[in-house]
Amino acid sequence: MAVKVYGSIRAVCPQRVIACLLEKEVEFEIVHVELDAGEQKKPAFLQRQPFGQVPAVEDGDFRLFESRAIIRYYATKYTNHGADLLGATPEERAVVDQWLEVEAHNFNESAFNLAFQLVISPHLGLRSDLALVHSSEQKLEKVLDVYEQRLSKSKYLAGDFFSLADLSHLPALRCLTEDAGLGHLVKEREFVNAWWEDISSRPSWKKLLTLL
Ligand SMILES: N[C@@H](CCC(=O)N[C@@H](CS)C(=O)NCC(=O)O)C(=O)O
Repeated sequence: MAVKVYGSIRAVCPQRVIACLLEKEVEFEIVHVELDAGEQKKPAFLQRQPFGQVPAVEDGDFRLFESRAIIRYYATKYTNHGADLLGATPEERAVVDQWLEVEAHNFNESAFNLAFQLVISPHLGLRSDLALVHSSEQKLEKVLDVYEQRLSKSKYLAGDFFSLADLSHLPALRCLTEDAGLGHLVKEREFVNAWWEDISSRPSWKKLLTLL
């Protein structure tokens, strides 16, 4: 039975889940949630995701929300199916987890603020908060400087293998580089740029792009 992914393919967090399912070659169907109409805040959807956000998945009788919990679940459930995204040893897995936490707690807030102010607000007809754009860009520069150091020593964030830690960055980095006009943040960092070129060339990610 195909995994049902509730969300919008245009939104960053559902894209994280879909990128993982494509890597793991797991069959899925997208059940579109109309974010602009506020469908995610309606009682029927709150049964799936009590905070009124996408994504949520339904897999037979099993339901789960929170995109990073979902990708950890599928990477574990289908360890030997598709690409291994977790690492082979407890140490490799711990380092993958470390960089997934960095994505969630160091990278995501500034990336989200920039995407919201530069892409979503104009789409909704709202004025962008330019002071927030400026401070978020400065914060993100500092995070990417750390990534540059790290990626000068290993091909991917958790080591020399592609993992959930890299995958988790794909949706927001695409949005920032392509929709928000912030490609220079990546391009001006040699190792971050090489990493981005590599991870965004993966067949699974290219397949996702065809769904947009
Ligand atoms: N921590 C949550 C965040 C979910 C989230 O922020 N989803 C956004 C789309 S990327 C959303 O539902 N936005 C609409 C809203 O908040 O009403 C996750 O990773 O699943």
